[in-house]
Amino acid sequence: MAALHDALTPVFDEVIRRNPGEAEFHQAVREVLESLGPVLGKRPEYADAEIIRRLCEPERQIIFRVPWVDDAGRVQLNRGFRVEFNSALGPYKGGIRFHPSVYLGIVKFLGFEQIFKNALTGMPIGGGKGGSDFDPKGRSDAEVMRFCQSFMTELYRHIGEHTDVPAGDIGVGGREIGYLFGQYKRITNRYESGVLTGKGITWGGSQVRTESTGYGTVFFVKEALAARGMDLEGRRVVVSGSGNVAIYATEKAQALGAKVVATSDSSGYVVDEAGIDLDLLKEIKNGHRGRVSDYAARRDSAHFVAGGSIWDVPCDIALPCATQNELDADAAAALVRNGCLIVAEGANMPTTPEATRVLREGGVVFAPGKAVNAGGVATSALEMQQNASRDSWSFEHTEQRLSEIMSSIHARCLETADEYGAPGDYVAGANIAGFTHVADAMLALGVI
Ligand code: NDP
Ligand code: 2IT
Repeated sequence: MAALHDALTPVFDEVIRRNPGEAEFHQAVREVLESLGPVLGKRPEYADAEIIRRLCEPERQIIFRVPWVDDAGRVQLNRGFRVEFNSALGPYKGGIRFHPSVYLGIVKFLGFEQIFKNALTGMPIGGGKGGSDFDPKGRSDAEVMRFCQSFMTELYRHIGEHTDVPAGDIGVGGREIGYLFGQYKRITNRYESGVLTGKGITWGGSQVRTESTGYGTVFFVKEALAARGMDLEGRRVVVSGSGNVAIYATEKAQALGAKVVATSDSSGYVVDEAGIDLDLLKEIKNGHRGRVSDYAARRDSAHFVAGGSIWDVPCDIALPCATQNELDADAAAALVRNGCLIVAEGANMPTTPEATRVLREGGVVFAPGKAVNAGGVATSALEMQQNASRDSWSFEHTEQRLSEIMSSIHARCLETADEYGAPGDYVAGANIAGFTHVADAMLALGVI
């Protein structure tokens, strides 16, 4: 671990003491605090107003019971969360995750990161995150619907277009957002489009929101390569995960001339030296909610590796797009050994702190999730903008806006890194640029 500025050690100790057993939250806080030392020297007013301590304490945390009835008529029970972390810049904004691993520490790490990511987009959105330990795998549409309805029956009282605007994340896509929006509309008797993002195109959704996180990830990589006199043409790319972010990162990487040679899910990975057949992958994943092993079974050029590390597959560009801490120090060492140029995080915090260090020491460019995957939430903010004006934009216009946002995020990271004496360091740039933006708003709003 890198050292903390003297003034930040007690702040971090307090976070650990007040949030016991929440390892992912501690990790996310530590990563930001390690970047903030140089800021304290330049801006003593932040310390005077206890901005950092206040940022580490969520404004509100909601935990609730989610009972529902399965197809066999049995009562099932899950726990729901919404952590409303910071609203200095706008209504709380961030996704909802349905995965059996979800507990308060995961929701808080995601909500904390979301504050800085959202600030970095330059759009008027605060930070929040929610979720449940519900596992949608193997559940029927009717079970998922009943679960979503029960979840929203509590959540509705806490959200609203000017209060808190959830969206998707792991396990929550178009189907779930539909059920959640339907129940919100029914309970409140309001067609309040701006209360959720990631909606279907025919009922208030935005073009490109489905594609935006993955496309934005590749737009960021394109900028990072261009800054070094390179492009994506002919590059070998490995993308972990095979969900929303991974699929559309693969699509855009292929469109820009790269060759994506591996994909994965929680059961293992697939190598396809002919390049991933995205139509087939989409059919299996989106159409049937199948596994990557099904892909290998249907494609001669592909083979499936159960378990193992996808990062052993040699590549120029590595895009971790599955989940937190999926890329560890051994994986990073393999990437360095194989001559990887850049690791860009499509997922939230997929790279462990040790792995980040190995990559940097090995000369691999490292671009953190809060900058790289910000295109998803930025396009959510564009969806809110369209909802507020009862308008809908074309795919081309929306994609153009996304591309401009990603290039401005990239530029802000580099400018800020330069300004604070860490040229080329995307981690320092993203953390400091996001932090100063939200910190200035908090100063202006007083002690609240
Ligand atoms: P999806 O649910 O669509 O896909 C998740 C993928 O990651 C699946 O292939 C899944 O495999 C795999 N995965 C999930 N959890 C684990 C785990 N514990 N171990 C191994 N593999 C796992 O989610 P998204 O694509 O939406 O999200 C992926 C990442 O991107 C997350 O970190 C999310 O927070 C982040 N993100 C998402 C945004 C969005 O707009 N959707 C925006 C910004 C970031 P399996 O099916 O086997 O579980
Ligand atoms: O992690 C994220 O940025 C998301 N899951 C998307 C959040 C959003 O509100 O679109």
